[in-house]
Amino acid sequence: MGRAESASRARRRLLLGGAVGGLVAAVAGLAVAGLAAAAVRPDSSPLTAVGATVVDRTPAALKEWAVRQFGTADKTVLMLGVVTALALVAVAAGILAVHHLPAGVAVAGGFGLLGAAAALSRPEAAWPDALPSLVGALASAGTLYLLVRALTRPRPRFRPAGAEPHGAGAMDRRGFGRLVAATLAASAGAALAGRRLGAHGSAGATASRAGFRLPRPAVPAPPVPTGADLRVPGVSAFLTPNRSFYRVDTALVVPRVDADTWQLHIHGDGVARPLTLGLRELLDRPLVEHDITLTCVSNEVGGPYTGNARWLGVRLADLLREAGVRPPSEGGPADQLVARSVDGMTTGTPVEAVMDGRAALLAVGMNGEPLPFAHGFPVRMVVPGLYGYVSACKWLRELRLTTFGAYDAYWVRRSWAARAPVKTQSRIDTPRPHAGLAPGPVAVAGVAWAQHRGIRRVEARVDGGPWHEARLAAADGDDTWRQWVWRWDAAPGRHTLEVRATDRTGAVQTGRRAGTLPDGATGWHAVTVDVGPGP
Ligand SMILES: Nc1nc2c(c(=O)[nH]1)N[C@H]1C(S)=C(S)[C@@H](COP(=O)(O)O)O[C@H]1N2
Ligand SMILES: [Mo]
Repeated sequence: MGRAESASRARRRLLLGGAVGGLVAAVAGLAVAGLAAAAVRPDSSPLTAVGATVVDRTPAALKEWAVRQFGTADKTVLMLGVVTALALVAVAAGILAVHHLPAGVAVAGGFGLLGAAAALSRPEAAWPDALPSLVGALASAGTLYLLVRALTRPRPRFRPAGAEPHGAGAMDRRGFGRLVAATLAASAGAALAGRRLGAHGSAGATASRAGFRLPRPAVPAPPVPTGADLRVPGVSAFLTPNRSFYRVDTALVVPRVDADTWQLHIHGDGVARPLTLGLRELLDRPLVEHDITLTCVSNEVGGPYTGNARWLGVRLADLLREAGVRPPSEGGPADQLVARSVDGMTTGTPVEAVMDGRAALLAVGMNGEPLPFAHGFPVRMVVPGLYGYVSACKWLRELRLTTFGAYDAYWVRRSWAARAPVKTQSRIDTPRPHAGLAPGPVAVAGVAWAQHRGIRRVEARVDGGPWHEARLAAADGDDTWRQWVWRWDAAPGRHTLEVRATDRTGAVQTGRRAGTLPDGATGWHAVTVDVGPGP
């Protein structure tokens, strides 16, 4: 082997070693940071903090695009992106360290500072949130230093006899490999410990939910009318099971709140008697049960972000009255109720809507169960007729009375409308888009919603022809969606089915297409199917 050839091979090996060292140092840093985060706060870990900061700063249009492309997997895709970026920087830092050790180590450590900055920029941040990233940065920089030094300057006992004391030719592969393996093992240990500690940290919350018996409602909801569910195959169940209920929120780590220590503060403009309540005290009040369909403003025409549940909770209006709040129509100074969650998300709801007699609830129960953690345990808001981002704050912690003029809530700061009543919408659940059908009778069916106004009529049509009135399922009040079905005599060929609803004010769902920004999509849901030539 020629001398030049062997030198270039050694050089390649050195660079590869640097890259591996960079990655391993990043893994070590993350593991140590994760362990620290488990002790401080789960979402203070650098990856989560950076991811959450990206979520917070993503422009509305990009967020809508991501939700459209990836649906509920948008968070996974985001985290994959963050991890990929980190891996690239880690490799670069490792290669740099081979050439200039202090510079590489500085990059590895400096990247950890970014995590700390991200953690501190979160809405509810306190200085301990920076700790995991700082500790992780130290671990990562230290690991990289040790690994690259071992790579470039092997200690005498690692050095094969006769090798030069410095330079690429002196690299001891086995020694380096052992060091990498030991670092990875230690990282795995730290990650495992972090996981244990995390589970221990949320054990109180888990136990408090497991031990939480839902109180009986003073005002139970009437049974769902038998005819509310048409049982047409392929149509959304009238009540959406909790496990399949859509989830939309900014939380990368689902907050697990301990119900035993949970508190709610009610204060602000025109609050004569500010209240601080624990869960027991909240539940001393009479509970009502009510069926409400919740819809996300990000739901496109025909989209999946809507679900119907039986909620159990305290009437928000009663609680506000207790605190001395008057709605604007009675001269109260506050027109906006800002709800804040434990993770700093805010929603702004018109006080008038909350106090106009509708079933605006501080909910603790969802379909006969305590709220699942993902849906806001222990207490969330639900207000019939308003999109979730202006009404349905999960993991509720604070209610503050203010004005729309004085305060913009989370999504309003990101160019969504401050006031957002749910728009009348209808959806074809069956047949599915591009379904292949046999000619003859076909059940075209789905759901329609116009929360708090109610659905009066649903019509369907084929290929832009005349509208046909669909059969409506029994109504379960005006705050829930309504199933519908229209029997179509399908002829062979490709056909487009469309649907539109009319609410109980008489307003017909507009066919004008609009995107979800700034206050909800409009247009008619259309589904194209292929009807075969028949037997
Ligand atoms: N704390 C908190 N509450 C939140 C959100 C959030 O991001 N954080 N998202 C809101 C939005 S946009 C919607 S549509 C509903 C969704 O409620 P779900 O996830 O229980 O379906 O929750 C609302 N409440
Ligand atoms: Mo939403």
